[in-house]
Amino acid sequence: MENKTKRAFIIVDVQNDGIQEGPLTVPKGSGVVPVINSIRKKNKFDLIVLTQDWHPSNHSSFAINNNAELFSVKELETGPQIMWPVHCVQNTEGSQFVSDLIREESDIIIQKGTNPKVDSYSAFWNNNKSEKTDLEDILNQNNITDVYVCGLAYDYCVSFTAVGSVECGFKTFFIEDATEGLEEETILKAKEKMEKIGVIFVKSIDLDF
Ligand code: VGL
Ligand code: ZN
Repeated sequence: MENKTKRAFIIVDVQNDGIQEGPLTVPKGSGVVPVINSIRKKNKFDLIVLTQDWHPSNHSSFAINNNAELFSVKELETGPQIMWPVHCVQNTEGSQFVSDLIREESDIIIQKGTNPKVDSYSAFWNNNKSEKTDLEDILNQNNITDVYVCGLAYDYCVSFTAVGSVECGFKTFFIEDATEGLEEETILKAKEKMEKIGVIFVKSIDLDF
């Protein structure tokens, strides 16, 4: 039986709306781009995946669509939901990948958050686990064993994607210096949760493959 290590690199939501001047600005968000680019140049992955937050304009996670206060939590029919500013609307400039991010023809793109009724922080499935993306199947079809995650934002889409990866059975690495988050408190909580389930925290300079 073959049990060769095969690695996937999952770059989460490095899109214009998440960096400076965007509506959902991650402090220091643009700083992840050169780190991610240097990882791509230095390390050999078997598969590279870019995730893209890709909301319709009527998305239920937007405060304005619920007459709700920004960043409050609203009980929707699909569960509790943070009320975000409008961001990453399909086909807008804000939803495009940051232009400096290196991309290749062979990169797999996984779009998420497309169902207006329910948000999707994880790139594997949406927040109430009612729908899956193709990501798990694509990783399995490529015999991926190890998943490396990074991107924006630490406390939401990156950590949820790392948790999803562990739950799907992949050995999961979180590249800390290639990730930035929204808030200290939620970052710490996300880190605790990931540590508890066995996510391995690494720095980009320590990746030696
Ligand atoms: C994100 C909140 C809402 C993220 C996306 O990319 O982390 N956070 N939509
Ligand atoms: Zn979103």
